[in-house]
Amino acid sequence: MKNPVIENAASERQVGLKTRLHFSIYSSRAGFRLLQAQRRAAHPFELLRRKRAASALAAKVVASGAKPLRIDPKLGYRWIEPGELPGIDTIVESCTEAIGEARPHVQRLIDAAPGRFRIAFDFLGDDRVADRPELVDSMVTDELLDCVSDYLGAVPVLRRVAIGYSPGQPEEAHEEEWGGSQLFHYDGEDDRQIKLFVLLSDVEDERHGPLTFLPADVSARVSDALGGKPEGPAGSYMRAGPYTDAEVRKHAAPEEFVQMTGKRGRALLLDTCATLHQGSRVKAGHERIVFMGAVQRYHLVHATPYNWFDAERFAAGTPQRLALTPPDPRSRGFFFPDPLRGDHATNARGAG
Ligand SMILES: O=C(O)CCC(=O)C(=O)O
Repeated sequence: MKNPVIENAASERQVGLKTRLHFSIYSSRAGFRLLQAQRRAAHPFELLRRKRAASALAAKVVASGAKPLRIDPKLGYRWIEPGELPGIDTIVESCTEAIGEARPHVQRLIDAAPGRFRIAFDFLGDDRVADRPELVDSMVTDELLDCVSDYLGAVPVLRRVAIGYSPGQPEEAHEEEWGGSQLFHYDGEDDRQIKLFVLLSDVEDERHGPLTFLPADVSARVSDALGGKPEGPAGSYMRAGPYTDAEVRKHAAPEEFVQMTGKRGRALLLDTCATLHQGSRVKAGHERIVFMGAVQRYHLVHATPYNWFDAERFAAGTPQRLALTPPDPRSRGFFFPDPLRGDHATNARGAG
């Protein structure tokens, strides 16, 4: 599918032969399934261990008397009502302090972020997450891990904990200037993953660039109508897209779009691999701040940069320890050094 947005994005990227080869396999349905099977076959015992741990965790949550949280795969999302999941208030409180620390740096970060990376960037990095272990704890509660393990089929890995800051876009910005995650896309790490989003600033309407998405079944219908999931730019974190608004709106009714508006503290679990989504189209003079935690399969198909977390705070064999142990551990600060220390390369990686 020819799309000027895709072509521009692709030509901006200088990627090597190996990456192009990977993407040419990964962007076809059959190739993607092949990569999934190959990833699973590479770690059979780990997969078994994580499946068993997921069953034990489910039994533990039921025994505790809590009502297990479940995400309907047809929808690919679930709102979290106040009090439904422990840790949301802690996230808001801790992130409010972290935002206070970041405030004096915001203009410098905006000025330093090149071109399209002005869309959104992270306030935390590995060091600031390590200083706030409560953020990680809130992402690996028994209740949340049980919910995501059920959805992904085994105890998953927490890969990202971020505070995404989206500044107002320049006055002249309109659809032709939108790029990356401001356009409808699927995330590309796998065919399923879950992100927890918690609003850290009130998001009232279009002025605040709300996260906007189509439920998973509607997304599938729309991308089928558009000729299957199109190939995202080689080397991109997107498996498919970006699609223009006009393309998406041709096949989805206005009432099918879901928007994450609401007051600070509103929380959402969203499968960003199965739902077409966009956000951060923030109008000039406004801003949007969102907490984002990303949980993915251990055997994911396409790894993107991830945080370092201190797994050893949890005992060996616990689901929490498993959730903080990726297949390919990197040292602290490898992908995400402290963004407030003026390391501009970090800002360029964005918040997603
Ligand atoms: O709300 C946004 O800025 C979009 C976020 C996004 O695309 C993602 O986290 O995958």
